[in-house]
Amino acid sequence: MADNQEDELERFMEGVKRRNPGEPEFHQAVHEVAMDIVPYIADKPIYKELMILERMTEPDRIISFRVTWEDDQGNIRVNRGYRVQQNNSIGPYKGGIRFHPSVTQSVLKFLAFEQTFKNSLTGLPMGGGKGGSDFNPKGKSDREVMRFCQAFMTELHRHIGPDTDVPAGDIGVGAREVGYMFGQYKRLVNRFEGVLTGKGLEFGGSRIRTEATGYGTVYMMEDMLTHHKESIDGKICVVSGSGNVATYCAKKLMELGGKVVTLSDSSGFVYDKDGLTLEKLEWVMDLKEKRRGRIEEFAREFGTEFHEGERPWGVPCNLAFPCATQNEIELADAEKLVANNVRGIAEGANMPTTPEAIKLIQKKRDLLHAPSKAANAGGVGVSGLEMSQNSLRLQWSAGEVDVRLREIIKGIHDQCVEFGRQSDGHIDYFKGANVAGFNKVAKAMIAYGVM
Ligand code: NDP
Ligand code: 2IT
Repeated sequence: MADNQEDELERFMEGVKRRNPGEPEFHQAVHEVAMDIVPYIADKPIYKELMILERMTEPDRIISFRVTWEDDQGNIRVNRGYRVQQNNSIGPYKGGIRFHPSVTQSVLKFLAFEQTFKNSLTGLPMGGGKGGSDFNPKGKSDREVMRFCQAFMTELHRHIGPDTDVPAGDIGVGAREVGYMFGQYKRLVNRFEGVLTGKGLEFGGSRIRTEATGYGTVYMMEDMLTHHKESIDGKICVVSGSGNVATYCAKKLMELGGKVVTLSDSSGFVYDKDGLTLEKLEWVMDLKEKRRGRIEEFAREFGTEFHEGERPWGVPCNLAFPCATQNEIELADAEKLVANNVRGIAEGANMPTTPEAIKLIQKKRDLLHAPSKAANAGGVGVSGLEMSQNSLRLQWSAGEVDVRLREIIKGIHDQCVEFGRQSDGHIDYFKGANVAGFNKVAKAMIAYGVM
């Protein structure tokens, strides 16, 4: 980057930090995008004149509300709920809902900002948003989760709608929670409409939505490898997390001949040197979705190693798939991945790699690294297809949805190649995704004039 552009980036980030004090995750997400966009718009005066980047970093609105609910002992409990409506230039606000004790306004602003670029990359008409609560579902009974979801939707329902804002799942929000929230919305508005995605197949859900994020992450890796005439077959794969994204990422890897040797949760990781089988993976899905247990139990059941309090990035592998949470690959982890000559990283989780780790990885020109806004866009992509099916009052077959998901990811890979190709032929997937995602939203904003 030229010196004057470095100065401009610094000035821009100072403004972002001043306007958003105490929000480190949001600053990080904006910086990751601005690093590529500031140089990109340097010779495009219209973007600067109309303050497009400044406008994109200011959410359209943030709704914050109290959620009061009653636990099984009859105690009254209070949590905070949010919806960040970031940008609806190219379609209704769209993005997941996260229930986790670490949820803050900063976390949801980073996620809503990322979502805007990700949704643009899918090629579908969806703006960016994100919501959630600091509610901790761990250890809560099914009825407590239900009462919380109903209380959360009692306030949220007045701010969303199928043409306004369409939430979905994220960490701590899966099929069960979407069902409870959709039921409450339907009861309050007395309309059956596609206001949430990730719904059950019996009530307007799309086939393959459950699988879509994990599958899409693997498709992105497959596209990067195919670009270099390589494949997933025979590769040793390290996956973090054991939730929705991680388990379906592992499943697709196995289908394509990959050997998946790890899974994790916030307590540690399991290392299965023989590689997962479909049977073991189904056991994990049941453990996490039904019994709601810990991954450590996998090690006891199948006699594998369990590394308490550790992440899997030191395990020798060819391909790595962070599928748990933000900043789960720090500098020391990236050093291990690089030392082990990892060929590819595809980010299933949102912003899983810290800036220092990204910098180190990018120095290694033969390491393929797909950023989250490209690699996990399959989830929201199929959410977009769920919206289309709801509008049409149809339900497509699994095969039909999977073909469209494959096309969406291929389209994203092509955009990354087009906008991320360096003069020496190297593809900078971060730059490609940022610039391509930015372009569509920016053009729409310009078309609307100053507002
Ligand atoms: P789940 O709730 O199904 O699973 C989350 C997994 O990550 C669990 O194994 C969980 O462990 C682990 N985890 C969560 N927080 C932490 C933490 N702070 N430290 C260590 N481990 C943690 O969520 P998803 O699989 O849906 O989401 C995973 C990631 O993928 C997130 O970054 C999410 O934003 C992203 N994503 C999800 C999409 C979706 O469609 N669901 C779409 C695109 C991205 P534990 O049980 O111990 O908390
Ligand atoms: O981060 C994400 O893209 C999601 N959690 C999915 C959003 C969606 O609307 O399906």
